[in-house]
Amino acid sequence: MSKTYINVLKEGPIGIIQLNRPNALNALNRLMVDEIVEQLEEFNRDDQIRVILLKGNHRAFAAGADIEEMMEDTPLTLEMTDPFAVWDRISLIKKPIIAAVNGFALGGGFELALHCDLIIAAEDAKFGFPEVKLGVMPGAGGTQFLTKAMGRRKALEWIWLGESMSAKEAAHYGVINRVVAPELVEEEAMRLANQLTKQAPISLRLIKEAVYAAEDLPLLEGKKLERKNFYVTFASEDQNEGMQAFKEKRPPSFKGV
Ligand code: CO8
Repeated sequence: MSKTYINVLKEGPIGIIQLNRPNALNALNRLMVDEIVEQLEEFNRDDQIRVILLKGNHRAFAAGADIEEMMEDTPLTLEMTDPFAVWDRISLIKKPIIAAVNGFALGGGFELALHCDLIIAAEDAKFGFPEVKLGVMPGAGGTQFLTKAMGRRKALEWIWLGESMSAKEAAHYGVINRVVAPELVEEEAMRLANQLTKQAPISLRLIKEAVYAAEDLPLLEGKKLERKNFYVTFASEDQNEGMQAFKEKRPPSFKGV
């Protein structure tokens, strides 16, 4: 399963998307973003897939939007084609998405990682928003995601200066989950993905919805949504399986129904 700018493969219940434009450090042109989003949606619909993993290659996760392509834009082409709207579809993916980051995750590349639920990065990975140096600014959610992750002051500092943060700093501020040696990034991301494939898929889905809601909803509304989702888990066979397995002192086998 190969497209123009991504490689797609399945390893059991894990759907893997590899950004594949190495000569341009995986710079994201619009076809590439369309391919990524369409493939995420395809995995989301695929009953065999429980977890999605997004990765680049050893030099770059992605070094941002394709600057050459972007240089052709005018305010009117941007307004009429609304090229960044497609990114909102990533927020509708219900399954866990893990980003495995080696090398550069800059601009749109950083935004792509931030659209993922969990981020595993190499010690020498570099995260940043250099857009300010190009006379523009983040446009696919960077200001929003980073502010929610690290707070207004640090987000402003990073985005204003356009400097790269190390994986260690990104982890310190809660922007990414785990930092490992460069050669272990994929292994660690797959290990995490495999752990998640053992969990009840309906629980994972409802937890994702509730946790994201916590960023936007007032506390009482968020608690209400959590409670509703908790009650919904009791409609699943997996709830029965999970509790029976506990009683019988054996590991559960969840089916996602
Ligand atoms: N766009 C297009 N081509 C790129 C990009 C890019 N963002 N990044 C790297 N490349 C290309 C280079 O032009 C070069 O091509 P060639 O070999 O044909 O000259 C090749 O990749 C290798 O790059 P370098 O030779 O520059 O490699 P270095 O190791 O010297 O430097 C850097 C690596 C520091 C990452 C450097 O390439 C760089 O600064 N890249 C640009 C980073 C950047 O400014 N990113 C932000 C772009 S703007 C943006 O993302 C806006 C987001 C809007 C929403 C998202 C929409 C998708």
